[in-house]
Formats: sequence, structure tokens, C-alpha cells
Amino acid sequence: MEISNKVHEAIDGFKLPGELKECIRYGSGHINDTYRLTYETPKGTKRYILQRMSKSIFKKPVELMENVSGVTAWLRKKIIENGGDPERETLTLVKSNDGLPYFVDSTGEYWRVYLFIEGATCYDAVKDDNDFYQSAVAFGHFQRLLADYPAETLHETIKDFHNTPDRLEKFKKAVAEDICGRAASVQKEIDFILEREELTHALYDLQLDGRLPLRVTHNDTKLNNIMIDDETGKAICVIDLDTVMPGLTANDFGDSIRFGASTALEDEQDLSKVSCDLHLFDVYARGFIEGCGGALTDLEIDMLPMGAILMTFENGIRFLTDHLEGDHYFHIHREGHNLDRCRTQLTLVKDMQEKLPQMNAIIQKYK
Ligand code: ADP
Ligand code: GN1
Ligand code: MG
Repeated sequence: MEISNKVHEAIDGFKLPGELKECIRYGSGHINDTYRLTYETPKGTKRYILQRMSKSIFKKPVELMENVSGVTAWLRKKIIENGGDPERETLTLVKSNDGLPYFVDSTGEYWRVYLFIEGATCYDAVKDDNDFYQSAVAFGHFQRLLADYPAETLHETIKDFHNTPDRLEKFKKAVAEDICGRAASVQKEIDFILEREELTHALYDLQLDGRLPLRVTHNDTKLNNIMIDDETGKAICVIDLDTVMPGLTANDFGDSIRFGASTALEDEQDLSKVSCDLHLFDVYARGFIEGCGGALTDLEIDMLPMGAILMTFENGIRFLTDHLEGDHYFHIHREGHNLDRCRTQLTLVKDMQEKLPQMNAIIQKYK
């Protein structure tokens, strides 16, 4: 078992019982460095998730961890009241040797440990309708459980996270600066985005003038941020709570659609395989509206399809921005990875724009 000194130092920062048997890189998240730790203890095997939080993305890790501690404590209480199992139905933080929910290593990097949720899986693609439906109910329900959370105590972990017009401005700056000399090779994608500048305002302006309410939302609702029980097929736990902040319901709905209702993976290179599956859209819409439990306004429901288009467009803009800036934000695993991701998103945007009337009709069924 080869473990770097940094990872060793972090592991030693948490007094985990038993003997460390394995430490492996884990999961397919784009942001944090995630490891799975396996310990042998007198009571049997015990596993944990160890994560180094991205320092460049999360500038205020202590505030971030205040959010995560607050939200998980809140969910834990509600789960217990409902007779559920809090160690499987929400994330459980393990305290460091200093009694804190994180550990700071000698180079100033922040680490945290969660109990590993056993007997459940995070999927990168929908394997059957029921899983997707269950994830929709769970993400909707998550929002409902946090509906009365004191939003004023939440820190904004990433400023302007879903401010789509601001994402476009940052993109334009990246095109103008072109620090890697890549802009000329992606002119088609740049044009596609600039032609749709107006779209970036579709939800943001409704929020600004108070017609769409801010709620406590997850803001990163892709399928691999939810754990599905291996036996029951139920979505048991919403994970990746780094971006829980006040936001728009349509964005939470939309991010799930862009990732889960796509007929291909986010980084598929054969674009002929990429489209938005309206049947999966229907399945998710039914589950999400049900999971939100009648809390949504008419306009919020009407705007759900626009959320799908916008979150896809925003991710396309972000992936291309990162490609132009030299891939410093999202983890990449091959050259041009962010460009591949951008292309799937823009293909989906075009397809979704054509399918908007059908998406609207589906949503109206569940109003
Ligand atoms: P990122 O921000 O990089 O996406 P995540 O918090 O989503 O990081 O974690 C990355 C992956 O690690 C998840 O997609 C999931 O597969 C796995 N994971 C995270 N937390 C747990 C947990 N408590 N139990 C089991 N697996 C987990
Ligand atoms: C990142 O952390 P992860 O991999 O679950 C990103 C999301 C993007 C997503 C694209 C904090 O999500 O905003 O939509 O990649 N998270 C952050 O797959 O930027
Ligand atoms: Mg994640």
C-alpha cells in the first residue's frame, strides 16, 4: 500500500480505531481528492472516506465545514425523528484529534473524514428508471428537509456559483486572455455560447426581481452525488454538501437532468450518442415534484425545464472556460477532457432547446 506522506499525515490527524489495511483513491468527483480507508478492528472491518478539500476552489474551508457540520446535524435530527438510520441517510463527520470536523496538515491543506456509507453506490449513469426516480424523490425531499434551515447561518462557499451571467463574463475574459492559445481551435464552441448570451439571464433575472424564491438548495445534484441502496434501489443519502447554499429549485432540478437524463456520459467523445432522454426527464420530473412535497410555486414548477437548459449551458461554459484557462478547476484524466465535457453539454443544450415544448408539457402533468 503506497501512501504519500501528505496522506499519511492526514490519516494520523484522525484517531481512527484499528489497523489501517488499505488506502485507495476513490470515486469520480471532479473537485476534491477522495480516498477510501479500510481498517481492521476487533469488531470487524470499518471503512471511511478521507477527503482533501480543494484549496483553490474553497477559499474559506472553515466556513465550508461550518456549513457541512450544520447541515448534517440538522438532517441527523430530522432523520432520527422520522425513525431513520442517520449513519446511512446523511453524511457523518469524524472529528480530528483536535476535536474539530477537519484537520489542517503542515502545508495548510484541509482534510475531513466521513463514515463510509456501506451497501450503497454512486452511479455515473442511470442504470434503470427506478434509480433515477428514487434519486429525484431524494433530492426533492432533501430540499424539503432543509426548507426551515436557518439560511442566514449558511456561508456562501463559492461566490456567484450559479450566477450564469457572471459565468459568461468570466468565460469572455478567458477567451480574450487566451492564456493557453487554445481559443482559435474552439471557435465553433465559443460562437455557440456567444449566440446564446441572452439565455444566461433566463432564471437569474427572475430571481433578482423576486419572482423566483431563494431556497436552501444543494446546487450540485448530479447522480454521483447521491447514494443508492444496493438492495432496495432507494436513494438513501445525498452527499457532496460543499455547495449547500441559498439557490434556485430549478437549478437543482436542472443539474440532475443534464447529467442523468443524458443518453451518454458527461465526457462522451462520440456526440452522436448525446441527447436528452424525454422519458428519463419525465421520470425525474415526477419524482422531484413529489419529493418537494407541494412546496413549489407555480412559476418555480414552470421554470424547471429552463433550469435543465441553463444548468447544462452553464456547465458547458464552465468546462470551456477551464479548457481555455489550462484546466485548473476540474480534475482532468486526459488531454482535452474539459473540451470533451463542454461539447456534450453544448450538444445537450441544442437538443433541449428543441425539446422545450415537450419538456414543458411533461412538467404540466405533475403540477
Ligand atoms: P467531489 O466534490 O470531488 O465530487 P464527493 O464528496 O462527491 O467529492 O465525493 C466523491 C465520491 O466519493 C462520490 O461520488 C462517492 O462515490 C464517494 N463518496 C463520498 N462520500 C462518501 C461516503 N460517505 N460513503 C461512500 N462513498 C462516498
Ligand atoms: C463538480 O464535485 P462534483 O464532481 O460533484 C462541480 C459542479 C459541476 C460538476 C460537473 C464545487 O461537481 O458544479 O456541475 O463538477 N462542483 C463544484 O460534473 O464546482
Ligand atoms: Mg461529487
